[in-house]
Amino acid sequence: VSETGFLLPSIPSHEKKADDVVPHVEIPLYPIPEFDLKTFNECIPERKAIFDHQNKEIAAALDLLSEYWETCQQTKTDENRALAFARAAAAIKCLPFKATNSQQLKGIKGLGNGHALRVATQILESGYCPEVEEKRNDKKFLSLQIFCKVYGVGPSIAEKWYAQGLRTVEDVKKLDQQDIANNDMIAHGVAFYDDLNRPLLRAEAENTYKYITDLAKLILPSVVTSMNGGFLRGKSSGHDLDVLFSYPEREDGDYGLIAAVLDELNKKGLVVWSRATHTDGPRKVIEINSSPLSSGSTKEHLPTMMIIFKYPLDDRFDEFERRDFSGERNLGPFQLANSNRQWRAVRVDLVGSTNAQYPYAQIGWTGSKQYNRSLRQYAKDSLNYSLSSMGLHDNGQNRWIAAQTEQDVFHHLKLTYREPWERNF
Ligand code: DCT
Ligand code: MG
Repeated sequence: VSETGFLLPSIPSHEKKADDVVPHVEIPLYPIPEFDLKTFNECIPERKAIFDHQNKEIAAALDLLSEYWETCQQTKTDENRALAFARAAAAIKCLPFKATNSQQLKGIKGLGNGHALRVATQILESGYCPEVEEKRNDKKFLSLQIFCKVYGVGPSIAEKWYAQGLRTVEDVKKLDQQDIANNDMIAHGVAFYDDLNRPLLRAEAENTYKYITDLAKLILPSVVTSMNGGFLRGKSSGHDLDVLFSYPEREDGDYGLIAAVLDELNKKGLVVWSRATHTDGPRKVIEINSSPLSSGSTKEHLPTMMIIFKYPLDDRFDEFERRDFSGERNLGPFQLANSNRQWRAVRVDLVGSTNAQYPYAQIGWTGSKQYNRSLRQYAKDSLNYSLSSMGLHDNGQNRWIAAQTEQDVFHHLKLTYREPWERNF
């Protein structure tokens, strides 16, 4: 590579003769002339990653290593490895051209010049990386991966089950139900394993979104809602539906709306299981009333109703919602899953935000997870700001920064606005 970023053609030495005149042809290093590595490295959240990016094989290899270390994590070092591979995969997803030459992978911030670069180079040059294949087929990893797909199970429970000798989901289903009965989230995760691991299609998500938000509008006509998560980023299927609600703060601190929506769904018998996060009682979900402009905390505590929801097998809610589900009410998760039901279980998150939090909540709940990480890291390192789904805090001046729209948030962060489908890091 020449110093100006061009590839110099190499001529096999046996073809070189003393009197050969070597033609001076310079081949650009990058297939798109406007690509500038320095600019690409300057600010990570300025990068764009669309879902259909051009280097899927490399990104998939790095994502697999990230998943391996996240799933099999024993130590803080393993967790850091998972994060480093996720960062490397994100950098690859942002490359605006299809890499064809390993020189093009050098010097990319996020990919680094160590382990991840070696993996990327192997995939690029031979389409094969022995380490990736070895990990992909690692027996323990395969078991832990299955266990982590149980709703409510993370690496530590997966490791515990593995240590008990469990290997497959059938083994987990055979667990003495007492073993998992004390955690009703996991009990439902096991009972509805097949339903919850079937991808939720966009049409099904949109159908559910419309049903739930129509219900919310009957309760509070002024509510603003959005379907966030992977679907907003352009994915055609996902593992759940993420619905964000925005409504004014209420004087009494009982923000209520997502609890009221859940109540309605419960009355109709459409809820298999639910859990309110950050609650101290069934209807008292904390701190929605603490505006990001008045609270000193940047902790994530938007109230969230995590739901396992009954989705009609024929995709039609009109008749379905009028059915009598009272016979299902007292069944345990395994009885319910094995009953003759006309629905499939799908995961839905209802997230509440005040109008002031909404633009920040939208960014946080749009993701991707890695995009959020890079945005928050950049805000901290470059601006001494703390960014969360609650708001943006200027730590230097100790003040919250208000925003009306997502565009405002990007402006406050001194970043070019990126559309949700450009945030697929
Ligand atoms: N999120 C985050 N940090 C996490 C988990 C989630 O910032 N640890 C954000 C990013 C996306 C959003 O919340 C919704 O999360 P998921 O539903 O888990 O992700 P998704 O991108 O919607 O993916 P999927 O299609 O699998 O639902
Ligand atoms: Mg989602």
